[in-house]
Amino acid sequence: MKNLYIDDLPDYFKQYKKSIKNPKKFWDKIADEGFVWYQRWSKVVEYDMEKAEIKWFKNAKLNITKNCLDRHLSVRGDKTAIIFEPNDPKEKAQHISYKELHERVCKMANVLRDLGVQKGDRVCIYLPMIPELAVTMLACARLGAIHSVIFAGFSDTAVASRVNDFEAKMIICSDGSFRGNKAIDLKGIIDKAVEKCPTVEKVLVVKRTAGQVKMTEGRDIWLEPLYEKASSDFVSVIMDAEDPLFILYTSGSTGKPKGMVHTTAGYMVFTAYTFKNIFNYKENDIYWCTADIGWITGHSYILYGPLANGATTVIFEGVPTYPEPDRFWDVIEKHKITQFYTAPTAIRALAKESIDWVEKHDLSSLRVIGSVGEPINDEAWHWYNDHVGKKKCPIVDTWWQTETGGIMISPIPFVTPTKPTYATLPLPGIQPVLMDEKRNEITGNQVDGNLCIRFPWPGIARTIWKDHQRYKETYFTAFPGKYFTGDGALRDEVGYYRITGRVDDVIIVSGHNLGTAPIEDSINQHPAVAESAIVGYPHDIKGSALYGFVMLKDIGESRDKENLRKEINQLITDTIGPIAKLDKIQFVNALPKTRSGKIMRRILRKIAEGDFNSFGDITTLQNPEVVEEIKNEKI
Ligand code: 6R9
Repeated sequence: MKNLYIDDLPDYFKQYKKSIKNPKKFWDKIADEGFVWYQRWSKVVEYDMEKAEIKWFKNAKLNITKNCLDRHLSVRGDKTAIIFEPNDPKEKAQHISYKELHERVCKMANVLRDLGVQKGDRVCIYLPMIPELAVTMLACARLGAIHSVIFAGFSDTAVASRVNDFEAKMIICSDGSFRGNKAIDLKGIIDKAVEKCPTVEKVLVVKRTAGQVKMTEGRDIWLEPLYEKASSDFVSVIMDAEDPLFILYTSGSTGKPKGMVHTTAGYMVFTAYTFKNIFNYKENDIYWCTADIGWITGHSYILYGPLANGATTVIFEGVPTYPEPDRFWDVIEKHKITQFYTAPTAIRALAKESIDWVEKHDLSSLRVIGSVGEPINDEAWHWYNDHVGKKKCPIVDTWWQTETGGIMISPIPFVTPTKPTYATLPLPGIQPVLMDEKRNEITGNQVDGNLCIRFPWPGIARTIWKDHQRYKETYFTAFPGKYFTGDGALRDEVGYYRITGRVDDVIIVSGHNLGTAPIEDSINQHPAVAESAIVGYPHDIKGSALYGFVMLKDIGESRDKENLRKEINQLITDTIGPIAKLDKIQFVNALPKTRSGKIMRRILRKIAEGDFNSFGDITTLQNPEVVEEIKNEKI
């Protein structure tokens, strides 16, 4: 991308004002200067916030892989696009140039096409953090198939429910994955999932661990032999600006996960623009985001944003504590990382280790360090600033969501003065507003409220797969005419935003969004369980941990409670994944309910936090006596 930098604070305010006064002109210029198109748009944006219908760059034609790969070949073909840092530091890192990545993607696209994948088909990708994950995503994009990456840690049930929702034709998985000193049998999980997925015709298997796997004839295919003989020519398919690029699931406060649909042009423009400015990206930088590509952060800021800028991006297969708790610092030193982007939960975990682990490494290559996924607490912010950034690297505390596609509120390094725990100011083109419960806009500073966004931006998800009604209800109904984020925020005296957390029933555990409803559904499947309620409580490392109040059908003292706890957590692991396991389980005789039958989570939250004195008004409960009971119950 050409010169789309924000230079200094006055320039930020100037550009911000321009972007609000005339968003069409603002985004038109960015799209025009920064990308290659087969055909220009006829209209920059068309939207109806009541109907929740949003289109950007109408009628434009493009292929995102031409922007992420082909156009770089003549100027930086030999430059490294991806550094692959394996789980085991003794395994050699791979440097994949733009030329090589282009070739790999073309070959992969040919393999997929030969197996029957066509434009508009849905492909499920269930891979660990290996280069093939990036290659298969880009191959889908090149041929116009819609990828849906499912984090390779989800259980077979979680995979099956998503795959059935978007009706995948193919699943791409690996034999297994390495994580720390463990090898995980991913193919085994897919075997179980596919039994429940009637639309899946083929399972394409990438070799990684060389573990034992069972291949089902006619359905399962090893990638390698097909890939070896595939042609490295593949003309990218012409996509419409609003053709879906991918579906990515995120937890909702109720019911099943939401398949957020991101489309091609707007997503590309938004991730590329935000990447460049928020990471102060320069041509020779080596950028590393530690997220898994299975989450939106990986899609936007490991893959598409960096590659659209021709950057070098790291794919790290391992975990922060393997083989020792200095792996992150070791990788920074080894590859001379210039921008490092991670999550508060990782920072808190590493801050608990001896400071020597950080200090024995040379981190002087770092220029910008970032945080994402949940509010970063004061202590973690300072530790990150003092020991990793050495007080010279601005911390970009980036607030955004799966639904927003890219970063919305964040400091711009060397432009916006940072303030601990504050995401600070909106990016140009982004108009945050705070709303009160009566749906009135809260103006002025030193206020707090529900965080909404006033005008659409190019990266916003366009719908929930096959459920536009739910999309409209979830995001555009609570505050008509505005996008509701589900977060609360405060605005300080100078207009800086601080995100205070979710205002709905989503709990963020180690940066992962977990809806309470699916976890409760899973617990309730246990034959001994009558009903359950999950709340979050503060946890040193995870930010929030899960506390379950479980009502048994028969609370007989004779039951082995410890065993029940294990069984409940096993059930959660099987249906959702180990991320959603409960840290604490309390068995109760009843749950506090309002007269309309809603569980009063506010009270359970207080109990989970150990605060027994400020329950507020409990007179609206139909069974106020249970509060006393639950309080006195021992875990
Ligand atoms: C990118 C991502 C979205 C939710 C979001 C908010 C929380 C993310 C944050 C943050 C405070 C930050 N969140 N970044 N809260 N400060 N810098 O995380 O997407 O997984 O969809 O989560 O995460 O609550 O609404 P996603």
